[in-house]
Amino acid sequence: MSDAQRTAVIFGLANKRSIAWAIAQKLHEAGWRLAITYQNERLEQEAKDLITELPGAAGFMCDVSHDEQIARLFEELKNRYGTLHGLVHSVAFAPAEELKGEFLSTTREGFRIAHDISVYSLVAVARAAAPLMTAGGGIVTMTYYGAEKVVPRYNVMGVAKAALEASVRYLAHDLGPKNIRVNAISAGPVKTLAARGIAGFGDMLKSHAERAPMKRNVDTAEIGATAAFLLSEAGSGITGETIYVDCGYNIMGF
Ligand code: NAD
Ligand code: 0WE
Repeated sequence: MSDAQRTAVIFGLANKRSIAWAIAQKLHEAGWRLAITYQNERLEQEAKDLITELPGAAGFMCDVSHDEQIARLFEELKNRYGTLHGLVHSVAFAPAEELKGEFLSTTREGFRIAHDISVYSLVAVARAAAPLMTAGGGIVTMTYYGAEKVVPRYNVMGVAKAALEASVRYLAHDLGPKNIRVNAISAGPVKTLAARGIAGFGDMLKSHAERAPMKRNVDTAEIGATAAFLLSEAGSGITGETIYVDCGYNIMGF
């Protein structure tokens, strides 16, 4: 089947800076029909204004911390589209206090929330999507280098991303026989809503660009293009993988 007839659902659109938006634009360009979700009423207007820019795309509200909202969304997707071929998970959250100070100070509730929203939600949406992926499919999630090396103040999110990357491998094992591939993109730092308000983020961007072999930071369009590649026929032999889109930052030892 050609890309032009395929349908994907994207989670995590907040605004035009969202990685989810860059992925939506690239998938749209590649001819995908898109269902794009946003978290709540607060983000609804901005999300809907963006979604209108992509002919054929539709918007849906879904807070991934609620099982019944996930169930309702996939019921709607089943009725509207029947079959799904792609799923993009671009969602993460930890309480702001957890991204300050020491990892040692992580609270039980902060740990729970970070893992519920940033990790378990992938398992929940993959399970709901699989029965609609009757012709096989692809799932892509977003991760960060703080999963494998210590990035001060990324703290519990680093632990959650490590669990996310492991979840990608276990999901790839479970869904491989159904011809559903599951991969992660490890993106270099990008100034999105999720990065705003993080102390020293500007300095981090600067030092990342200096250390990366390409001497610059990644563009969200490059992340979008990689997601489109992974979900396309060109990615048909890749599953359980974490692909770096970081201008080479992760390969450096010094
Ligand atoms: P963003 O703020 O635009 O996107 C995060 C999204 O998560 C938002 O749309 C938010 O509404 C959504 N979300 C949070 N809690 C939710 C919930 N309970 N239910 C549904 N949605 C919820 O920021 P972004 O940088 O585009 O982040 C997208 C993904 O990329 C995240 O997984 C993030 O960890 C990852 N990432 C970001 C960077 C970066 O530097 N910005 C780098 C690597 C990976
Ligand atoms: O994954 C992320 C950020 C995820 C994130 C951001 C926020 C800010 C607002 C999760 N939860 C929240 N909660 C909030 O209240 N990134 C990869 C970007 C990021 O965040 C950092 C980083 C980098 C890089 C935090 C500290 C240090 C580095």
